[in-house]
Amino acid sequence: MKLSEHLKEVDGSIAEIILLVADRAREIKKAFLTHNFNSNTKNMFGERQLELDKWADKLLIDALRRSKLVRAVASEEQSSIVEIVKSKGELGVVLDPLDGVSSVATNLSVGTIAGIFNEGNVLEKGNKMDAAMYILYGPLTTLVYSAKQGVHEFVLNHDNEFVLRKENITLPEGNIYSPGGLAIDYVDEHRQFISQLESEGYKLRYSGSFTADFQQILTYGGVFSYPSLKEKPDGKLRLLFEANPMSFIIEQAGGRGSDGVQRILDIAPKAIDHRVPLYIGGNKPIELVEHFFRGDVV
Ligand code: AHM
Ligand code: MG
Repeated sequence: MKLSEHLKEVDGSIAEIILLVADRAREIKKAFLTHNFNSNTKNMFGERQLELDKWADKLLIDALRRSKLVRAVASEEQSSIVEIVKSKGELGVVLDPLDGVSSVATNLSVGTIAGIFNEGNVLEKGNKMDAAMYILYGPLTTLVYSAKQGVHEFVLNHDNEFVLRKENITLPEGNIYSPGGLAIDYVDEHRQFISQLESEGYKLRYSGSFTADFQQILTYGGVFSYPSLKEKPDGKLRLLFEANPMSFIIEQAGGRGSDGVQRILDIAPKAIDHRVPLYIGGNKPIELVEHFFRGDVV
Protein backbone atom coordinates (compact mmCIF):
# COMPACT_ATOMS: atom_id res chain seq x y z
CA MET A 1 0.00 0.00 0.00
CA LYS A 2 1.27 3.48 -0.90
CA LEU A 3 1.82 6.11 1.80
CA SER A 4 -0.82 8.37 0.18
CA GLU A 5 -3.44 5.59 0.46
CA HIS A 6 -2.51 4.83 4.05
CA LEU A 7 -2.91 8.52 4.92
CA LYS A 8 -6.56 8.55 3.82
CA GLU A 9 -7.49 7.87 7.45
CA VAL A 10 -5.51 10.90 8.62
CA ASP A 11 -6.71 14.54 8.84
CA GLY A 12 -6.28 16.14 5.36
CA SER A 13 -3.78 18.90 6.19
CA ILE A 14 -1.62 16.66 8.36
CA ALA A 15 -1.60 13.99 5.65
CA GLU A 16 -0.48 16.61 3.11
CA ILE A 17 2.42 17.70 5.32
CA ILE A 18 3.56 14.09 5.81
CA LEU A 19 3.49 13.61 2.03
CA LEU A 20 5.31 16.89 1.49
CA VAL A 21 8.15 15.87 3.82
CA ALA A 22 8.24 12.44 2.14
CA ASP A 23 8.59 14.15 -1.27
CA ARG A 24 11.46 16.35 -0.12
CA ALA A 25 13.16 13.32 1.48
CA ARG A 26 13.58 11.84 -2.00
CA GLU A 27 15.58 14.95 -2.94
CA ILE A 28 17.56 15.01 0.32
CA LYS A 29 18.60 11.42 -0.34
CA LYS A 30 20.12 12.44 -3.69
CA ALA A 31 21.84 15.49 -2.16
CA PHE A 32 24.18 13.30 -0.07
CA LEU A 33 26.20 13.08 -3.29
CA THR A 34 25.98 16.73 -4.30
CA HIS A 35 25.91 18.84 -1.11
CA ASN A 36 28.21 16.93 1.21
CA PHE A 37 30.70 19.64 2.22
CA ASN A 38 31.17 22.07 5.13
CA SER A 39 29.59 25.50 5.03
CA ASN A 40 31.21 28.48 6.76
CA THR A 41 28.29 29.02 9.15
CA LYS A 42 27.20 27.70 12.56
CA ASN A 43 23.67 27.12 13.85
CA MET A 44 22.21 28.62 17.06
CA PHE A 45 23.86 25.81 19.06
CA GLY A 46 27.30 26.85 17.78
CA GLU A 47 27.58 23.69 15.69
CA ARG A 48 29.29 23.93 12.29
CA GLN A 49 26.65 23.38 9.60
CA LEU A 50 27.15 21.09 6.66
CA GLU A 51 26.01 22.62 3.38
CA LEU A 52 23.58 19.68 3.30
CA ASP A 53 22.05 20.80 6.63
CA LYS A 54 21.35 24.30 5.34
CA TRP A 55 20.17 23.08 1.96
CA ALA A 56 17.76 20.52 3.45
CA ASP A 57 16.46 23.14 5.88
CA LYS A 58 15.71 25.62 3.06
CA LEU A 59 14.19 22.91 0.88
CA LEU A 60 11.75 21.87 3.61
CA ILE A 61 10.87 25.36 4.83
CA ASP A 62 10.25 26.61 1.26
CA ALA A 63 7.97 23.63 0.58
CA LEU A 64 6.07 24.18 3.85
CA ARG A 65 5.68 27.87 2.96
CA ARG A 66 4.32 27.01 -0.51
CA SER A 67 1.86 24.49 0.94
CA LYS A 68 -0.19 27.35 2.45
CA LEU A 69 -1.13 24.93 5.23
CA VAL A 70 1.43 26.04 7.77
CA ARG A 71 1.55 29.15 9.95
CA ALA A 72 4.77 28.56 11.87
CA VAL A 73 7.91 26.46 11.54
CA ALA A 74 10.61 25.91 14.17
CA SER A 75 13.75 24.30 12.77
CA GLU A 76 16.96 23.21 14.46
CA GLU A 77 18.84 25.21 11.82
CA GLN A 78 16.95 28.50 12.36
CA SER A 79 17.58 30.83 15.31
CA SER A 80 13.95 31.96 15.55
CA ILE A 81 10.48 30.71 14.65
CA VAL A 82 9.65 31.16 10.95
CA GLU A 83 6.21 32.80 10.89
CA ILE A 84 4.43 32.41 7.57
CA VAL A 85 2.25 35.50 7.72
CA LYS A 86 0.41 35.13 4.43
CA SER A 87 -0.58 31.53 5.09
CA LYS A 88 -4.24 30.69 5.42
CA GLY A 89 -3.16 27.46 7.10
CA GLU A 90 -3.12 26.83 10.81
CA LEU A 91 -0.52 24.10 11.25
CA GLY A 92 2.73 24.32 13.16
CA VAL A 93 5.74 22.20 12.18
CA VAL A 94 8.93 21.45 14.13
CA LEU A 95 11.84 20.17 12.13
CA ASP A 96 15.29 18.65 12.41
CA PRO A 97 16.10 18.69 8.68
CA LEU A 98 19.15 16.46 9.06
CA ASP A 99 19.70 14.68 12.34
CA GLY A 100 22.98 12.91 13.10
CA VAL A 101 24.83 14.97 10.54
CA SER A 102 28.29 13.98 11.84
CA SER A 103 27.46 10.48 10.59
CA VAL A 104 27.36 11.69 6.97
CA ALA A 105 31.20 11.70 6.93
CA THR A 106 31.33 8.08 8.08
CA ASN A 107 28.48 6.94 5.81
CA LEU A 108 26.25 5.83 8.67
CA SER A 109 22.50 6.39 8.64
CA VAL A 110 21.06 9.85 9.29
CA GLY A 111 17.51 11.17 9.46
CA THR A 112 14.95 13.92 9.02
CA ILE A 113 12.55 14.43 11.97
CA ALA A 114 9.27 16.39 11.99
CA GLY A 115 6.42 17.04 14.39
CA ILE A 116 3.07 18.56 13.40
CA PHE A 117 0.66 20.60 15.52
CA ASN A 118 -2.88 21.30 14.37
CA GLU A 119 -2.72 24.72 15.91
CA GLY A 120 0.37 26.49 14.62
CA ASN A 121 1.95 27.04 18.05
CA VAL A 122 5.32 25.39 17.80
CA LEU A 123 6.55 26.49 21.25
CA GLU A 124 4.15 24.00 22.83
CA LYS A 125 4.30 20.98 25.06
CA GLY A 126 4.67 17.79 23.05
CA ASN A 127 1.38 16.52 24.45
CA LYS A 128 -0.30 19.01 22.08
CA MET A 129 1.38 17.42 19.04
CA ASP A 130 -0.95 15.74 16.53
CA ALA A 131 1.52 13.78 14.40
CA ALA A 132 5.22 13.01 14.17
CA MET A 133 7.42 11.35 11.60
CA TYR A 134 10.99 10.61 10.61
CA ILE A 135 12.84 9.50 7.53
CA LEU A 136 15.88 7.28 7.95
CA TYR A 137 18.44 7.36 5.12
CA GLY A 138 20.15 3.99 5.50
CA PRO A 139 20.67 0.98 3.22
CA LEU A 140 16.94 1.54 2.70
CA THR A 141 15.19 4.89 2.90
CA THR A 142 12.33 4.42 5.32
CA LEU A 143 9.62 6.67 6.71
CA VAL A 144 7.92 6.17 10.07
CA TYR A 145 4.87 8.19 11.05
CA SER A 146 2.23 8.31 13.71
CA ALA A 147 -0.89 10.44 13.70
CA LYS A 148 -2.20 8.97 16.97
CA GLN A 149 -3.47 5.83 15.20
CA GLY A 150 -0.47 3.57 15.62
CA VAL A 151 3.06 3.71 14.26
CA HIS A 152 3.64 2.71 10.65
CA GLU A 153 6.76 2.25 8.54
CA PHE A 154 7.17 2.71 4.78
CA VAL A 155 10.06 2.02 2.45
CA LEU A 156 11.10 3.86 -0.71
CA ASN A 157 10.87 1.29 -3.52
CA HIS A 158 12.33 1.02 -7.05
CA ASP A 159 9.58 3.28 -8.40
CA ASN A 160 10.49 5.99 -5.87
CA GLU A 161 7.26 5.38 -3.96
CA PHE A 162 6.96 4.98 -0.19
CA VAL A 163 5.12 1.68 0.32
CA LEU A 164 4.01 0.02 3.55
CA ARG A 165 6.66 -2.08 5.29
CA LYS A 166 5.25 -2.54 8.82
CA GLU A 167 1.88 -1.49 10.21
CA ASN A 168 0.99 -0.87 13.87
CA ILE A 169 4.51 -1.29 15.19
CA THR A 170 4.76 -2.08 18.87
CA LEU A 171 7.95 -1.78 20.86
CA PRO A 172 9.36 -5.19 21.77
CA GLU A 173 10.84 -5.84 25.22
CA GLY A 174 14.48 -6.00 24.12
CA ASN A 175 17.83 -5.33 25.69
CA ILE A 176 19.73 -2.87 23.52
CA TYR A 177 21.10 0.24 25.22
CA SER A 178 22.40 3.29 23.34
CA PRO A 179 24.16 5.57 25.82
CA GLY A 180 25.10 9.05 24.55
CA GLY A 181 27.50 11.39 26.35
CA LEU A 182 30.94 10.98 27.90
CA ALA A 183 31.13 8.37 30.67
CA ILE A 184 33.51 10.57 32.76
CA ASP A 185 30.78 13.25 32.75
CA TYR A 186 27.95 10.96 33.93
CA VAL A 187 25.98 12.06 36.99
CA ASP A 188 25.68 9.38 39.70
CA GLU A 189 22.05 8.44 38.97
CA HIS A 190 22.86 7.83 35.31
CA ARG A 191 26.00 5.86 36.15
CA GLN A 192 23.95 3.59 38.45
CA PHE A 193 21.35 3.15 35.73
CA ILE A 194 23.93 2.15 33.11
CA SER A 195 25.62 -0.28 35.54
CA GLN A 196 22.27 -1.87 36.30
CA LEU A 197 21.50 -2.32 32.58
CA GLU A 198 24.91 -3.89 32.05
CA SER A 199 24.46 -6.25 34.98
CA GLU A 200 21.11 -7.30 33.47
CA GLY A 201 22.83 -8.22 30.19
CA TYR A 202 21.88 -5.25 28.03
CA LYS A 203 23.96 -4.97 24.86
CA LEU A 204 25.55 -1.65 23.83
CA ARG A 205 24.82 -0.30 20.36
CA TYR A 206 25.31 3.43 19.67
CA SER A 207 25.89 5.09 16.31
CA GLY A 208 25.90 8.82 17.18
CA SER A 209 22.88 9.39 14.97
CA PHE A 210 19.74 9.66 17.08
CA THR A 211 17.31 8.71 14.31
CA ALA A 212 19.26 5.54 13.56
CA ASP A 213 19.68 4.66 17.24
CA PHE A 214 15.98 5.28 17.81
CA GLN A 215 15.02 3.02 14.91
CA GLN A 216 17.17 0.31 16.45
CA ILE A 217 15.35 0.62 19.78
CA LEU A 218 11.98 0.61 18.00
CA THR A 219 12.98 -2.57 16.17
CA TYR A 220 14.75 -4.57 18.88
CA GLY A 221 13.62 -2.93 22.13
CA GLY A 222 15.67 -1.35 24.91
CA VAL A 223 16.56 2.23 25.71
CA PHE A 224 18.35 5.20 24.16
CA SER A 225 19.78 7.81 26.51
CA TYR A 226 21.46 11.19 26.16
CA PRO A 227 21.65 12.19 29.83
CA SER A 228 22.29 15.22 31.93
CA LEU A 229 26.08 15.51 32.17
CA LYS A 230 28.27 17.21 34.78
CA GLU A 231 29.41 19.74 32.18
CA LYS A 232 26.06 19.89 30.36
CA PRO A 233 23.21 19.47 32.89
CA ASP A 234 20.57 19.72 30.16
CA GLY A 235 22.20 17.07 27.99
CA LYS A 236 22.50 17.65 24.26
CA LEU A 237 19.27 16.84 22.48
CA ARG A 238 16.62 19.41 21.72
CA LEU A 239 13.11 19.20 23.19
CA LEU A 240 11.34 20.64 20.16
CA PHE A 241 13.11 18.94 17.28
CA GLU A 242 14.33 15.60 18.63
CA ALA A 243 12.89 14.64 22.03
CA ASN A 244 9.24 15.55 21.43
CA PRO A 245 8.56 14.01 17.99
CA MET A 246 10.36 10.78 18.93
CA SER A 247 8.63 10.62 22.34
CA PHE A 248 5.30 11.02 20.55
CA ILE A 249 6.18 8.06 18.31
CA ILE A 250 7.55 5.85 21.11
CA GLU A 251 4.41 6.40 23.21
CA GLN A 252 2.26 5.43 20.24
CA ALA A 253 4.33 2.23 20.00
CA GLY A 254 3.76 1.47 23.71
CA GLY A 255 6.99 2.89 25.15
CA ARG A 256 7.97 6.05 27.03
CA GLY A 257 10.10 9.18 26.75
CA SER A 258 11.39 10.74 30.00
CA ASP A 259 14.02 13.21 31.17
CA GLY A 260 14.68 10.88 34.12
CA VAL A 261 12.07 12.62 36.27
CA GLN A 262 9.07 13.45 34.11
CA ARG A 263 7.37 12.64 30.81
CA ILE A 264 9.08 14.48 27.93
CA LEU A 265 5.73 15.38 26.33
CA ASP A 266 4.67 17.27 29.50
CA ILE A 267 7.67 19.61 29.56
CA ALA A 268 6.85 23.23 28.67
CA PRO A 269 9.52 24.55 26.28
CA LYS A 270 11.21 27.71 27.55
CA ALA A 271 12.70 28.61 24.16
CA ILE A 272 13.21 26.97 20.80
CA ASP A 273 16.72 25.88 21.77
CA HIS A 274 15.52 24.16 25.00
CA ARG A 275 17.60 21.01 25.61
CA VAL A 276 16.56 18.06 27.75
CA PRO A 277 18.20 14.93 29.16
CA LEU A 278 16.53 12.12 27.23
CA TYR A 279 15.63 8.51 28.04
CA ILE A 280 13.48 6.88 25.38
CA GLY A 281 12.44 3.27 24.96
CA GLY A 282 10.69 0.50 26.86
CA ASN A 283 8.66 0.96 30.04
CA LYS A 284 10.97 -1.23 32.11
CA PRO A 285 14.24 0.67 31.59
CA ILE A 286 12.47 4.04 31.82
CA GLU A 287 10.92 3.06 35.17
CA LEU A 288 14.36 1.91 36.29
CA VAL A 289 16.06 5.22 35.49
CA GLU A 290 13.26 7.18 37.16
CA HIS A 291 13.77 5.04 40.31
CA PHE A 292 17.40 6.16 40.42
CA PHE A 293 16.53 9.84 39.92
CA ARG A 294 13.80 9.64 42.59
CA GLY A 295 16.30 8.06 44.95
CA ASP A 296 14.17 4.93 45.42
CA VAL A 297 15.90 1.71 46.44
CA VAL A 298 15.87 -0.67 43.49
P1 AHM B 1 22.49 17.00 15.03
O1 AHM B 1 21.00 17.11 14.91
O2 AHM B 1 23.18 18.32 14.87
O3 AHM B 1 23.08 15.95 14.16
O4 AHM B 1 22.87 16.59 16.58
C1 AHM B 1 22.20 15.58 17.25
C2 AHM B 1 22.98 14.29 17.28
C3 AHM B 1 22.07 13.11 17.53
O5 AHM B 1 21.65 12.57 16.30
C4 AHM B 1 22.93 12.16 18.31
O6 AHM B 1 22.20 11.34 19.18
C5 AHM B 1 23.85 13.05 19.06
O7 AHM B 1 23.87 14.30 18.36
C6 AHM B 1 25.22 12.47 19.11
O8 AHM B 1 26.03 13.21 19.92
P2 AHM B 1 27.49 12.68 20.33
O9 AHM B 1 28.36 12.98 19.15
O10 AHM B 1 27.83 13.49 21.53
O11 AHM B 1 27.41 11.21 20.59
MG1 MG C 1 19.37 16.42 15.51
